[in-house]
Amino acid sequence: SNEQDRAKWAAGTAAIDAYIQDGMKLGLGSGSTSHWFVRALGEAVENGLDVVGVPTSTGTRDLAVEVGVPLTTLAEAGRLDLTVDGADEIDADGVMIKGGGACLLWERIIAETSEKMVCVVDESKVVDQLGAFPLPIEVVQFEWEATRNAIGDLLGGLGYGEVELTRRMQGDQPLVTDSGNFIVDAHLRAITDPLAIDGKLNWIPGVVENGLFGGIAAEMIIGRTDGSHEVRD
Ligand code: DER
Repeated sequence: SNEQDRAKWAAGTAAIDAYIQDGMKLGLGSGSTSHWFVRALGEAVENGLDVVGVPTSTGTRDLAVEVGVPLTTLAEAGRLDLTVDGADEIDADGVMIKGGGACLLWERIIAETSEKMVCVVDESKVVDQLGAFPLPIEVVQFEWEATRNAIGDLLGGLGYGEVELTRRMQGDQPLVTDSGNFIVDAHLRAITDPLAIDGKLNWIPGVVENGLFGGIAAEMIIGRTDGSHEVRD
């Protein structure tokens, strides 16, 4: 809706004034909210801002090229000063569910190689309890059903019962991520112990990364439908 777009725009554009300075090496997030940030960054670069960015997806890479944000790589930049990225849900502790856009692997690598990560969201993403949004889990394509079954066993063992696990589709084909993997979405409904899941899921052979990002977001910028925003630790 236009109102939600305005809230995303408010969050994405506020990040420029709140954090961005000349000489910064930035992580460029994925998703519609982050893309408002990238567009605003392009305008700032046009007005003389001196920054470089590492994109968290091919989609963000293409947008950054289109709007004129100079690109680099982690190999070249080493550690980044700041990553600005979105989330599908974020709770009061700043724990996020990410991966709605299937970009969670590069997002995690880039966020963890940054001094600071700031999350840009509209109000609808801020939740008391995580889990209404299905948890994205990136898995290799090889024998993915066996990996899915192992995920189900782990989640069952953690007390989540019979969890619906679905392979992310793109049209009538399975979605393939920028790294050539599949996404399995775990419909947990309510996540009571996010860090227990995050610490165990990635040990399953075949699991590459999961979308529970704990201890990563330093702050969140919450955009509102009236175009205002709020920064919250
Ligand atoms: O995939 C992700 O983690 C993104 O941050 C994304 O899901 C947020 O998307 P949105 O800003 O378009 O809601």
